[in-house]
Amino acid sequence: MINEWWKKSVVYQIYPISFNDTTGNGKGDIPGIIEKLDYLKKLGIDVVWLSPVYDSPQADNGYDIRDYRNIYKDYGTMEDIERLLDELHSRNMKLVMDLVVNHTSDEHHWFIESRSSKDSPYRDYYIWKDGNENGEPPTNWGSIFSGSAWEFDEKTGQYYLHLFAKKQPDLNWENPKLREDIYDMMTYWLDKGIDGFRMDVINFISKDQEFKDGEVKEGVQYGDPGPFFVNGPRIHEFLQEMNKEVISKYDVMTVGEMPGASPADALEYTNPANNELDMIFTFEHMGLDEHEGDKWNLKPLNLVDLKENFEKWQTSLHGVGWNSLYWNNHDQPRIVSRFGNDEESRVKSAKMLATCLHMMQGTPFIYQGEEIGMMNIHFDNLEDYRDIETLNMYKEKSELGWSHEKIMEAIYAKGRDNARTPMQWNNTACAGFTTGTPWLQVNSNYERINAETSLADENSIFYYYQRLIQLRKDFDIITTGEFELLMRNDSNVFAYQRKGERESLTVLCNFSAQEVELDQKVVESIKEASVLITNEDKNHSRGTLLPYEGTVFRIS
Ligand code: TEU
Repeated sequence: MINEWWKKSVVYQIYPISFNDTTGNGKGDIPGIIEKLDYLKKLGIDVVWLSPVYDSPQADNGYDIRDYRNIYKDYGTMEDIERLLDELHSRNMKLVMDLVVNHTSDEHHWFIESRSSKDSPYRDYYIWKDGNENGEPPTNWGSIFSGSAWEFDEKTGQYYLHLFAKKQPDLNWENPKLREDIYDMMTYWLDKGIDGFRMDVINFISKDQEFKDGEVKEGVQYGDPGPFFVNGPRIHEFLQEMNKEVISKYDVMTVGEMPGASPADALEYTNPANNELDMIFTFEHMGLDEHEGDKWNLKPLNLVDLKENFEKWQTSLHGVGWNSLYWNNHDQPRIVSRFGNDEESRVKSAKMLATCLHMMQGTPFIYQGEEIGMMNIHFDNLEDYRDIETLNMYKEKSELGWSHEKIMEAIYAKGRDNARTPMQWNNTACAGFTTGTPWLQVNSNYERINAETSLADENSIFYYYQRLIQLRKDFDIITTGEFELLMRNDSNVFAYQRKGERESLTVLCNFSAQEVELDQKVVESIKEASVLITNEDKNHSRGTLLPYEGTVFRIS
């Protein structure tokens, strides 16, 4: 018996600004989401994770919240979100909201109060420090969105901490009153009937109180603050408190976004005995095509690294904690352009990548457009990009002497706008996303790649995802089986087994454009097996995999 509903669920992430616009203002909205629920139901989705829809000045598309208890006016109203919740529940689907509590917007009334005076009761809701003896920022810390992580505020003559943009001041979790206010706000939403939270950079909330300088790595201007807040000193205490005060009172799912968390950390966070979270988002597999810690410093993916990374997560958490599974989200480039082939083998490789991920243990997350194989974007002009991280990075890297071409290459490969171009619904103007001018340009391939075309083609990526989702529901072994990596050193094939008491699955994925030979041992093991799912329509010997083939065998 699998008791926890989220262990058998498949989640679909909606990035509201880019999903579906019903007003013609060029931005998606909540009524637009409601319009598409039958589409999600058809795909087989159990849970929708909605990126932030709260009131916000939109410096970071809603990850800068001005009012946690109101809806951003361009997305709709509180009635709209309540209707969305009802419409989901009536279809037997659930709603997980984004919880952004490492920081707020600088326009949140807590921060307005906080910056107004050193004596404000809200002063300690944020992290204020004096400058150093030269009047410079308190530490050498760099912000994740470029520049210093400290901003000087004239009014009171102190600096405030912002790990992200200047408009995203960090909250001070040391303050019990702040924590209480956050728990009240969470309760407010859970009492409306939502089914859980995805918690933004939740392993950043506890800061080392010494505020020491970070190491300055080569080619970088600022010190690395990571060691002073990633999985910080009081993180487990805070999460346990949050669980006790709020989460434990509801039947909900929680997933913590956790850059810098290892499998050992994940085990602590997700071990049910610790009463913290149900699962976390790891970043390790997303960091394998970059040089140590700098996402803009590109390097080609070595498949062996990817396989060993998944193996580590799959085996470490098995039987104790729980994994989330994802290739994509609103911060990552499109997977088919990244680890697949978005030219002649787009459909084939998208299905292979889906096979590889969806046969693992964990809760799969699908990001809007992934199910139709949407691709990265390539704008010639920097002016067409909207993402604050990308724009700040351009400025910083130029100052460090990177050439325009080198920076643009990095943006094409890794920029967050790759994932944020509007959802492609059909082949009418602006892909049916809006009747107005989209906030970010639609990918010019929309006439070819869109949901309507996918729905009309029984061999589409959409229907392949639908089958993978159904298999998870039909075969418990996908949820429970043990993981064993096969063909460890092969640099083209990602092969693994899922083992149960009475049956097993063998998952074979070719990440290359060549036909490849399988190990004799693998060939032996699948001799008597039946094919559970495959993206390959050509008949061929069981000794090989065709380019970008993904096939799952079942042995019972
Ligand atoms: O992202 C956290 C984070 O550190 C990275 O994923 C970040 O997006 C960046 O790519 C690092 O280079 C979360 C949200 O998912 C992201 O959209 C927000 O911008 C960020 O937190 C701040 O709230």
